[in-house]
Amino acid sequence: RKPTLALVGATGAVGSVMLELLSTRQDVWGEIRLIASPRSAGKKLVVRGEEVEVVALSEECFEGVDVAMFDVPDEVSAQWAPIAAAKGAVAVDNSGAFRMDPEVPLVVPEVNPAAARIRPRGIISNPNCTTLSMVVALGALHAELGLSELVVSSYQAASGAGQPGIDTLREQLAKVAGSATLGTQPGDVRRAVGDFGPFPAPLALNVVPWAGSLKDGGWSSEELKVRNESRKILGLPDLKVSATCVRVPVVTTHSLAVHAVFERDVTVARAHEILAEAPGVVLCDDPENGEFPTPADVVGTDPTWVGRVRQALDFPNTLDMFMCGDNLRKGAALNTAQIAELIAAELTGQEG
Ligand code: 2RA
Repeated sequence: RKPTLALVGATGAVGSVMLELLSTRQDVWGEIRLIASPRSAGKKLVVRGEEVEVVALSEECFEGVDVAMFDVPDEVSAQWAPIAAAKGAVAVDNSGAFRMDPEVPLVVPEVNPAAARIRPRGIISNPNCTTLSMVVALGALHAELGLSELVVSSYQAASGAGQPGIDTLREQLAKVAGSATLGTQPGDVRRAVGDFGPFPAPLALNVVPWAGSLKDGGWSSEELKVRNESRKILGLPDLKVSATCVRVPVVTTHSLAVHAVFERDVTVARAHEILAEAPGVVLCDDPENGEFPTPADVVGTDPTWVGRVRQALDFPNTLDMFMCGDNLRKGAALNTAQIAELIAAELTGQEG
């Protein structure tokens, strides 16, 4: 029997990418049940070429479900993932509710697939999209070179804040398009766009050094997620990490400038070899010919793209790199789908 899959949060920005992935990846699923808030119940969505009616979230939804994916806000996951697990499903959760729970593995199939097997709460967490946009490449480098310090700056897309983030950016871009003067006086863009949506400042014609909520010491929750989740996924609880997270006027695909210090000697040539061979990574590093990853080229693709690999001039054993990953695909839906497929293989004895 092929396992039954439930997708909770089928109608959101990540949910729509998930429907596309479920329709295009190797089909390991029997029934696929689409679940959302009562507001979206009754909607018909297409998955695997067939219309499926969305049902409202309830305990009964999880009857007979083997794997339940959650792409919903933290508080919804916190309440419902344990209910799905109690009904016998393995819950694969893309919220922040369980990521740092020591009894919940935080899994990236290319980096720590074995962690998915040890899940005392019946829940597996999917990392934050910013962490996911770099950790596959970092994991490959770490396995060979031993990562010891990490300093990153992110350039995060509007869709990290969901559909409202995308809508806000597009509305703001429409308002500023065509002006020959906006962006030349303090506050002119702020006044022109009016509504900031989920962001604390205008995103069109701007960059905003903020994502998430305020935490102790002036850190944003997003910056702490990058630190804590990288440590957990890489199995390096004492890894030195410092992150600055910035929102940029890009629709989808997060980028990161990464400064990574290693225990062993590194050369750009060796890093190129490792990255070129790493599953899930594309090396795109030919600055002479203007080739490096940019969000506009990476969006809609699965891998983590790495370019601008340089040996830091003043820091030994240190690489500076630029990485891009589609935050809705590998950053969210794809990694969740890959984890769910690991569980499907485990349940059906088809492990590779
Ligand atoms: C963001 N990483 O980009 C967050 C969403 N999970 O806002």
